[in-house]
Amino acid sequence: MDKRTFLKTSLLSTASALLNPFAAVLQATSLVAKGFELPALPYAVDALEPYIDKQTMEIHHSKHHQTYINKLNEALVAKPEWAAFTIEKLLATITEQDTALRNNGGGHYNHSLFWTLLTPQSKQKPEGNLAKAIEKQFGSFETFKELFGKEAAARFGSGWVWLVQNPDQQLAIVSTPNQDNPLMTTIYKNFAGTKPLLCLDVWEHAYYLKYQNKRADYVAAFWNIVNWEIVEKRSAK
Ligand code: MN3
Repeated sequence: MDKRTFLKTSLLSTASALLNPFAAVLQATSLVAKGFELPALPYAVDALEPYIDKQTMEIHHSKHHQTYINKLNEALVAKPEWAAFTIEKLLATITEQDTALRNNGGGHYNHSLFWTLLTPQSKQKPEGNLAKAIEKQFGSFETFKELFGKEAAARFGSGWVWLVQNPDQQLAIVSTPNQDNPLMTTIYKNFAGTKPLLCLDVWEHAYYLKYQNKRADYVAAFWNIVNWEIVEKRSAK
């Protein structure tokens, strides 16, 4: 190889090395297949008016939730061995070191669940076994709502409030910071076997356009749009 050919070859391989990381990312992305995708809302974007306004719903679903999904898929490129996991399995597997997967995987799961727990045709209160379990645990449905609201008010900054069913079938109200949730059982050992039945997003992006700083008003509005049929089904599973 003369000097000129060597130089040319060397330049070409430098160029190809520069291109290679990009090729590797593309390949890894295709391993994730299509990745996680934004689920459609099970109602029209303005269906929860006046309790959740159309603009909040639009931004919350198509921008916030979509961004969690995009960043989740990006973070999974570095973990091709987890790419085929369900979101539930992924959340149970991650550790405190997996910050991007924790924040964005949690964001995807929490919002996907939250949308299904809302409906414009709420029956306003649970029935059957769930109603009995709530009365047994909290004294009455009214007291349950009050305690849930207190937990929402006490969650400093951003996070979620949950009604969960413990492995012993007891109900409890808990809250988690940021996009954490009870499925993250490697991070939160005390959540092992805990099933989320109902959740409420108390990030300001969930209510600020309509309710500004009045989180309690947003929580009060929430009780008008809870899909209790879904919560009942989740508790019966
Ligand atoms: Mn949110």
